[in-house]
Amino acid sequence: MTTDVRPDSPVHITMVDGPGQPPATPELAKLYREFESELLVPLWTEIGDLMPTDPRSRAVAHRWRWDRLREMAGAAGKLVPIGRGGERRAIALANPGLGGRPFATPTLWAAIQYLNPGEDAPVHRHTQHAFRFVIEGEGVWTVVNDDPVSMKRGDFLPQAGWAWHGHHNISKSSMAWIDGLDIPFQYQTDATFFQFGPDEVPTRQAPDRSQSERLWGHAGLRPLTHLAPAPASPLLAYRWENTDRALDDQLALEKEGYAATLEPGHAAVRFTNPTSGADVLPTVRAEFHRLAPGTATSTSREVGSSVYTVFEGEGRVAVGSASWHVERGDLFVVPSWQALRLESDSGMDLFRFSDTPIFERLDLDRRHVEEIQA
Ligand code: 1HN
Repeated sequence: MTTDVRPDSPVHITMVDGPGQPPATPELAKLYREFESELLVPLWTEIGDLMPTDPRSRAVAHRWRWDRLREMAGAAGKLVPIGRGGERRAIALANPGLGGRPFATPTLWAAIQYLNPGEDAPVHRHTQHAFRFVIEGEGVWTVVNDDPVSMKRGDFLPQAGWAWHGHHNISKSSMAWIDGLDIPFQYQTDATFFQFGPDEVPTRQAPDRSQSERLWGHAGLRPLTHLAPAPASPLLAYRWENTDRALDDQLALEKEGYAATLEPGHAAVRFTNPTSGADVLPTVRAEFHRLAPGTATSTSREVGSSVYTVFEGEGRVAVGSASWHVERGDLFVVPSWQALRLESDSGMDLFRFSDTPIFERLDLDRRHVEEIQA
C-alpha cells in the first residue's frame, strides 16, 4: 500500500541518534514520512521537550525602560486617534521569546496606555480580567459598570472580566498608566468573549470616591447586604495612601521587633478580594513590595510568570542569567521557574502581578527559595 505524502503537513519528524531512539534506517525514515502525512507524532522524539525535568519557559527575562515607553506612548498620542475598533491606545510588551506576539509572558499582557485631555476610550466588555496601575499622573476616570473611579499615582484598579468599562480623561493633561490582563491565557485556551458598549463614556461626574469604595473600602468591615463571596474583587480602587501606610507600618513594626516583614527589610502586601480574602482577580495576583535601603531579597523561583514595575527608587534585579539596573517605571518579566533576586542600596518600591492563582487553583504551584550562601 502506498501513502500520499502530504507536502504541506505541519508535522516534521527528524531522525535523531541517541538513547531511546530507534536505529536510523531507510524504513524508519519512510515510517516517519507516513506519520507526517497522517498527522501523527511519536512520543520518543518529543519527550525531552514535552516533559523537561523542570519548567523551561520559552519566555525570556527582559526589561523595558519607562522613559522609552513614555516617550513612544506620547508620540502615539499625537499620531493615533482613539475610538471604536482600535478601542485603546495601549502598547503591549512583546516578550522576545514569544514570537513577536503582544504577550509579556505565556499568560499575561502588560501595556502602557495613553489618553489625551478630553478623550474617551470607548465602553466595552470582555471575559479577560484586567487591572490598571498608575505610575504617574492623574485626571483619568475609569468607569466600570457605570461607577466612575478616579485614577492617581500608586492606585491599583482591578476590573473583573465581563464588567463594562471605558476611560475618560477629564483633565487638561495627558495621562499614561499600566494595564495588566490575562489576555494570553484566555487566548491560548480559547475562552475569549467580547462585546461593544457605548462609544462615549456615560458619566462626566467626578465624585471623590466611587460607589465601590463607599461600599467596600472600609478595611475589615463587610456590608451585610453582600455576604456571598464574589469571584473577583468588587472594590474598584486600592488607593496608594493605604498601600504606602501598610508597607511603612510593616517596616516600622520590624524595627520594633515584631515579625511583620517577609524577610529583613522587605515589606510586602497582596491586593485581595474583600469578599473572600483570595486574590483580587481569579487569574491574576497583584502585590506591592518595598525594599528598605540596603536590602537584598533571597533568591527564589516559582511556577508561573510575573511582571514587575518599579514604582519608586532604583536597584538591581537578577532574573535567571540576566541582570539589570532598574529605576522608576521600568518593567521586567520573570518567566516561570527562573531565579529572582532584588537588591537596592537606596530603597525601592515594586508593583508585581503574576498568574499564580491559576497554578494554585490547579494544584500546580511550586516555590523554591535558595539557601543563603555563606
Ligand atoms: C482593554 O479593554 C483595555 O480597558 C486595555 O483599558 C488593554 C488590550 C486588549 C483588549 C482590551 C482597557 C486591552 C483591552
